[in-house]
Amino acid sequence: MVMNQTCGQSAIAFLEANGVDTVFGIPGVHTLDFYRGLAQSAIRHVGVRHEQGAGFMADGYARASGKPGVCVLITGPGVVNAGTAIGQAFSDSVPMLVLSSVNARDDLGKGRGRLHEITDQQAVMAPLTAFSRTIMKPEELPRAMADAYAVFETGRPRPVHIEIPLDVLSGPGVPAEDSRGRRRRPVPDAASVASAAKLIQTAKLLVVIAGGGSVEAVDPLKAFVEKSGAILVPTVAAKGYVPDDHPQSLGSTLAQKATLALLGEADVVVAVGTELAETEHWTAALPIKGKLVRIDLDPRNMSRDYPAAVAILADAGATLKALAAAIKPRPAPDAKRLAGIRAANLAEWRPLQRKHIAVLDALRSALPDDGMVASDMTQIAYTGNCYFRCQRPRTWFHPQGFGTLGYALPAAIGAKLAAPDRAVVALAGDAGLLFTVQELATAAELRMPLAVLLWNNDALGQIAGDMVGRGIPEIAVKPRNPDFQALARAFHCHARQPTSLAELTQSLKDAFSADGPTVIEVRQDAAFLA
Ligand SMILES: Cc1ncc(C[n+]2csc(CCOP(=O)(O)OP(=O)(O)O)c2C)c(N)n1
Ligand SMILES: [Mg+2]
Repeated sequence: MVMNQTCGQSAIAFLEANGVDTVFGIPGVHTLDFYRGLAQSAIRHVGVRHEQGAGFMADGYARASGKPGVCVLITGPGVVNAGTAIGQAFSDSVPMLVLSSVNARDDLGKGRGRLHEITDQQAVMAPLTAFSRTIMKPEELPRAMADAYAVFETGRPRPVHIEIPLDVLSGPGVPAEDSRGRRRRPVPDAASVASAAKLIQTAKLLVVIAGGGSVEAVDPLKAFVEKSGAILVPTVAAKGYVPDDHPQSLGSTLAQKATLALLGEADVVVAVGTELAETEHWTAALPIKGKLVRIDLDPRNMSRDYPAAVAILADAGATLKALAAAIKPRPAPDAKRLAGIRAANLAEWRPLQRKHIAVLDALRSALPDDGMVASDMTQIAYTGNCYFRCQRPRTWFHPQGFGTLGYALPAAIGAKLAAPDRAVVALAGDAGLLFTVQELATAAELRMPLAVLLWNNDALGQIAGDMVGRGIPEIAVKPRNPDFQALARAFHCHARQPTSLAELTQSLKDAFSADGPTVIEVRQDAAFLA
């Protein structure tokens, strides 16, 4: 036991020992001992304007860097405010370490009306995390940290919540240690690899669906796709893991008819690191009729929705390498057929989506290949999920499963902090931006050259369309918006409203090297998009 530092300081020392360089949060009287530790550490603390922002920033930081994003939160409202963002990270398998206070041990569960009290904070966090743990004595901290890194390193990465009661937090601490690197992901068993290889070797039409779970397996994925002659369809999370312009890739078009028709004809489908979730295809079910090989770290994905002929509970990279080694090279897929599918997918876009595409093309031309886009729940991002081409991994971040408005801006801030030399864009709709618009203050304070591309239709466009489509009168979908140009300036940001696509491209390029954030507003009814 180290008596000369508090447990709060020890928790921060643990972060430092684990290579954490940035944490996101808002201090409060409950978390002072974490800040005692932060003040003495080399860790950068990013002060945010709402804890939901801290959670999304930690998410963007994690997606950009591959390291767990970290937030430090006060008991009760701090934790609950971040809950939405933690739920998003849970849904998208993003590693995140959530450190918080909780009421003193004697008060837990008693409902005494203490400051910030929730009767059972752990129960609130449990469904949003891989686990939520209360540190009842300082000696439990090393085990909790080790268990957190075990989740990040060996399992399906997800948020972990560690809460420290006030009396423990200010009491004596423990020596910090490096909790990383002690474990490996499971490797595939030989029999399963042999069965899968047999199916793959003799397939007539082979499709690979790669999801976010293959993020650390991008080289083995590309090698496997090439050797097996498969057609690759990445999920939205997996955009750019294999460059979208690879001749065997159809891009993330699982929501498009021609791609789904092809999938329906495949006699063998390999799904790696994906839930095959409905938010990829928006239909009742994927038309998988062939034999399915599933590779995943989560046992629940071995049979969920689509039973597998062969299910391999193992690391994606190790499994793809083993499969590639076990097969003889197969011919590349029919290029003409792929060209036909790509053309059919493009022809599917309707007039509104064609406006999105004009803007997305301008964005693509302004943004370097390693540039990152954090997108929101807006129609232009839905089009982008399918249409936007990514050539590198970790360049397109969408709040895919949970589908949370307000993600884009704070996630972009987190991504930019993780990779300051890369250009970053937040792509948000008018309603989505307002959920977390106060984080413009955080970005401006950091003098961060961030482009905030605002798609403004003065509407909850998607929902308005859904209401009309179902014969429901439009209720609460046409808000009275603020003057976004003035709003941006009030937050010490630059504000632009381009009047041509060329001006839009230039505004984006300028934003990437500006002395602070730039809000670039494109109105859906702009003349240059007509
Ligand atoms: C936190 C949250 N609340 C509500 C919704 C439901 N929702 C999905 S899209 C949408 C409209 C968003 O409007 P906007 O950001 O302007 O994008 P647009 O559809 O107009 O492009 C709403 C309300 C949601 N996804 N998340
Ligand atoms: Mg809108």
